[in-house]
Amino acid sequence: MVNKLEVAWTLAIVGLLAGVAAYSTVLLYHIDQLPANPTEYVDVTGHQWYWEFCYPANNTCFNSSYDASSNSVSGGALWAPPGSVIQINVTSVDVVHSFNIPALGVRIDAIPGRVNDFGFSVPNAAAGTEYLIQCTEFCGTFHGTMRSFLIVT
Ligand SMILES: [Cu+2]
Repeated sequence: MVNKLEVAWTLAIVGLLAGVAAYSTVLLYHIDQLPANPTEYVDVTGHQWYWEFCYPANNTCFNSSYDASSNSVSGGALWAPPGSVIQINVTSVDVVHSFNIPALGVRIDAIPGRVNDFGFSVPNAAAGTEYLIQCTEFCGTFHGTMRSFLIVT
């Protein structure tokens, strides 16, 4: 014989899980949405083993070269004003890479022959603040040094 209490706690848990599922679904679609009016667009291209950043508004591209001994980059970086909204269009010219800014929760795959779009907000940080960019898909010998920085301008 089924106790009324058992029915009640079963229904309560079913309701709780349905709520979590509905909330997660809405959140997943929200994360996938691109910003309506991004401050800037940046084309990000993965190479073995560096990131290339192109700024279509200025028609310029930079190869970001990382130096492990000084933990710094030369040649270029991902520059963005504080508080801005950035849309990155990410691809690769050779193997699969993954563009990751751990501190900002940004992570999107860089896949040859395909462009993955992602929008995110840059924190209202002081000019010169750097956020590490790291390739997070094993892509060969120098994968570990395939780094760059998002630099607040
Ligand atoms: Cu890589």
